[in-house]
Amino acid sequence: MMEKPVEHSYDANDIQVLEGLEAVRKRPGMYIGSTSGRGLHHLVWEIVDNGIDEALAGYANKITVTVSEDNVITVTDNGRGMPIGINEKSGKSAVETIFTVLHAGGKFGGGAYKVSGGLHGVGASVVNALSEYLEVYVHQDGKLYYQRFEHGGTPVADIKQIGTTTERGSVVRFKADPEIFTETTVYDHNTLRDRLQQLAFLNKGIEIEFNDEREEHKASYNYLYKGGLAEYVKFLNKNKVAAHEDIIYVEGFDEDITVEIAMQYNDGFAPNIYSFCNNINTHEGGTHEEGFRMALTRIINSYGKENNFIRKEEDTLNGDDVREGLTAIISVKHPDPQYEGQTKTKLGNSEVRKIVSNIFATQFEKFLLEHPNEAKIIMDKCIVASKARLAARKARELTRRKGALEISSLPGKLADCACRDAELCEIYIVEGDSAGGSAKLGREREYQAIMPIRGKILNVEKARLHRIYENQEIRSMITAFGCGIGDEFDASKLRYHKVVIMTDADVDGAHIRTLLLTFFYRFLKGLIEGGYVYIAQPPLYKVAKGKEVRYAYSDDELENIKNDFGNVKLDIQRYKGLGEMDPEQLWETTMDPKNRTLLRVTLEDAMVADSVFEMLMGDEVEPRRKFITDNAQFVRNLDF
Ligand code: TTJ
Repeated sequence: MMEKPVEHSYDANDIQVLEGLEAVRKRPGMYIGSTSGRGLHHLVWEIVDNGIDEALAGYANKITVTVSEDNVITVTDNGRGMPIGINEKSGKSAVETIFTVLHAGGKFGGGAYKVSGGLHGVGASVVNALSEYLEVYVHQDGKLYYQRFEHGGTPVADIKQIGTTTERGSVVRFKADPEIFTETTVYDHNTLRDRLQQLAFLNKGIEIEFNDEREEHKASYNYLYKGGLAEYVKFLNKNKVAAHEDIIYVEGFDEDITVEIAMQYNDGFAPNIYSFCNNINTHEGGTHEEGFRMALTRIINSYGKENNFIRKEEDTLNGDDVREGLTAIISVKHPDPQYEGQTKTKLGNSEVRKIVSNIFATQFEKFLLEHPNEAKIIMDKCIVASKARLAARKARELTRRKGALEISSLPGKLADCACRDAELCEIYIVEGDSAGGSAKLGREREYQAIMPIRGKILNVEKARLHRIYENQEIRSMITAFGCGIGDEFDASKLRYHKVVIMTDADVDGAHIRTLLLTFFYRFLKGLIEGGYVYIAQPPLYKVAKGKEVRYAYSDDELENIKNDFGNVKLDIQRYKGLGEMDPEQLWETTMDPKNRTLLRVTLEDAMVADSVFEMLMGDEVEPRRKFITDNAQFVRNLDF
């Protein structure tokens, strides 16, 4: 193969570097998790994190991210500009080192901690290795410098001055290599936007601009939150009714660890507690969350006892009571975080527990003393929660006793499969009895079970715990799954390793799907976390040319099929519901593992999903209507 001539002479050092980048290209998954859409987005986060580090170090206050036509990404900061000086030993510029030497990133920092190089941080060189091309501009001391890399990180020339500038900062532009990202090189507008907004919430005072220049997504956003997490909590609670006006906000610094916490109670029941370390969502919690929970329970009880809200020892509130309807965000920044847990999203540093607990306890206690009205609202709410907990326990005992009587009796509506190996078994939750009927006839009964559900299941968000256990559809699902619920959830007892939601491809279908996901999210979180929940994709159209029949799952696909068939008269049927398909068609298009596409639901961004649920369940009608009209996005989003 002919290579473009470069102004470079290679020495042993260069060859080693290229071998390093070649290793990244050989096994990209080892560095960015996967080469799916998720891995693709990782490239952006890696570069953005470097800009955030410069801002956290106090040298920049603005980051911009632009996605251009052809999915080219440009990230800029207004910091000092990456160092351009030549390293005596390697003879290379610092910029070239940053982009060509694996794990070189960390050596160029000046701040106390770096978010890059954290959980996902792999270094800018990995992005370079996986790019068709990557360009760097450095604005420094009135001069503009430039360097370009091609074909997975090979420098086209040394960095050189190409002009003058009045700006300051670093610019990185790259195009992901389609040879690596074979699945997709298209960035998801909402995924980029939501994470950038989140980064702005998590790093108060840093302005983050997002521009999508692509024709079909054209939009610009500017995020700057001076109030940090307090504004984040406000944002998360915007579709809820707050129990008190003032958001409780706590900040502190101890032993090089920065702690920021904001919280507010709302009139809902489920707690929404999110924690972060170095801007990474610690899904599995960890010591920062434990410290917060400990202090919350302790301070509410001590305040309650001192102020006569709690008069008897047996009325002491437990953790669930003080967290009911609480939206809270805990964010710590740590110079040397240790992550544990199944997905390495649990903060393990033990010193953090006490530090968070002390900082939060002191300032929360002060808040309660200084805000007696808020304190009373919070105390009353926790006490009501405690009473409801006792009532719910009774209801739960009732459910369990009933279950024991009808031992191993599965719900009447369930058409179970023959197979007993959960790993192979699938259960389809089907909207409506008629579609349920088709699914029962069309299924492979050896390993596919069908459970029809009536129209809209109970809106779990709005109902009290004990009402949920009374709901027939929900009890049937719990019994069929066999894995218990809430604290008693046990994945090893799950009877089907695929729980497939199959609803109509219309607005009502989207609503029911969201209700089901809300229920799973709130009460069977492990089901989603374990990757057991899927969404079936029924076709939108049936296209027939004489006897030849094809199915289209999107409008784009319909156009392609029309083109394939050529300019002849076609019989096009739009499916309004699953019920319009006969059992064979339903099997062929949506249930047959050979042809079907199932979307796996993930919890990757629980917050985005939750705010969608919230919006759908809340009292505001307009956001709900708007969401439902472009609901297709939702499913795709959950997948990132
Ligand atoms: C390092 O110490 C000397 C002054 O510059 C410091 C530095 O590395 N600054 C820096 C790096 N600012 N911005 C970056 C950066 C920004 C982006 C968007 C991407 C990358 C890889 C680095």
